[in-house]
Amino acid sequence: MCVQDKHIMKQNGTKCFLTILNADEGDEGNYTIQLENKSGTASCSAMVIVELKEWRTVQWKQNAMVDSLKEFKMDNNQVRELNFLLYGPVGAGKSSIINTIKTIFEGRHCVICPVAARSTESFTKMYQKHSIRREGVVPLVFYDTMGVEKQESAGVRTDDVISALKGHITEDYAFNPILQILEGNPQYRMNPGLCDRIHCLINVISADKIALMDEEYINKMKKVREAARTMGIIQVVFMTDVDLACPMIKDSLRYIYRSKKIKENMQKCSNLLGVPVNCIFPVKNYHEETDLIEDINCLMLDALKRIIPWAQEYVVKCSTNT
Ligand SMILES: Nc1nc2c(ncn2[C@@H]2O[C@H](COP(=O)(O)OP(=O)(O)OP(=O)(O)O)[C@@H](O)[C@H]2O)c(=O)[nH]1
Ligand SMILES: [Mg+2]
Repeated sequence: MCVQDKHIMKQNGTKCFLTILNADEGDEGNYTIQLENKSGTASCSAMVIVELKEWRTVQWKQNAMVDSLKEFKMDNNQVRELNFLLYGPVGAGKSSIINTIKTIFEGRHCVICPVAARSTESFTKMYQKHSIRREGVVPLVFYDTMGVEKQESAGVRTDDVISALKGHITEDYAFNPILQILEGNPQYRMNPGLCDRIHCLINVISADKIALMDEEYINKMKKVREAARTMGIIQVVFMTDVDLACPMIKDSLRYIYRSKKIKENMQKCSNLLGVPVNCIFPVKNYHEETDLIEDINCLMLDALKRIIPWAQEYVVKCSTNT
């Protein structure tokens, strides 16, 4: 329905034009024009995407960011590396994030973490540790986990993820959806030190699926978040699949913080999981590309650059407490 002083319709020969005056966020949507004459009716639709004023900035040049992370060192006698754990629904892009980060630092496509076509069953089955190398080791370690599944006795167990956060689970543990890891298991670390604990929990959610996320996933994730909160662990969200969530982003990642869709999804994600928007980072993973793309790298580097100091602060705080 045309709104007076907002929508102006014009016709030039067989072409019709709709002008939206003072377009703002609320004007985004699907617009349909319906034509009618003696011969019948016809209609045509178009999606109008509104470009917001950029509300967060990203440095779209990677060299300075890579160099500063390459030089990053841990100045702590208990913790030599920062531990990040990737956690989230099956197929959200956890393993792909690790591949993307390794690709950026190693300067060539890395497919060290096996990823699969989307499925309802987790492709990752083991608790795997991935270190980052760039002219030596960068002291950042990423732990990949099995995906959260909807059913109670499927996918990674909530109690196992909490044990992993506390540092009780050792590398290469094969997750068992029906059996919790307990003391006595050869892969259960009895007395984990600060260096074995997770310093930052990265919740991974697909931007394309937020609106359709079942309550079962959210409840499981909330329990892990609550446990992490009690331990004081830093928590962030990496929102993947931004290219699938907004056509503007598919054309260029540089529109990421101008997209209304992305902003809305970040807000939804914040409401669902209770994570503040400033701890949510939209990212795009390498998935079909064969070349290295600076914009993909920069978006991921920007997120890393912001969360590393938080994880570091957590380590400092815990070191002085122990
Ligand atoms: N378009 C697009 N596809 C992505 C992105 N990230 C991951 N994918 C694809 O999504 C699928 C699942 O990715 P994975 O990295 O295996 O997801 P996961 O969270 O590790 O999944 P599980 O191990 O099964 O729990 C793969 O086909 C990826 O190529 C992204 O940012 N954009
Ligand atoms: Mg995986």
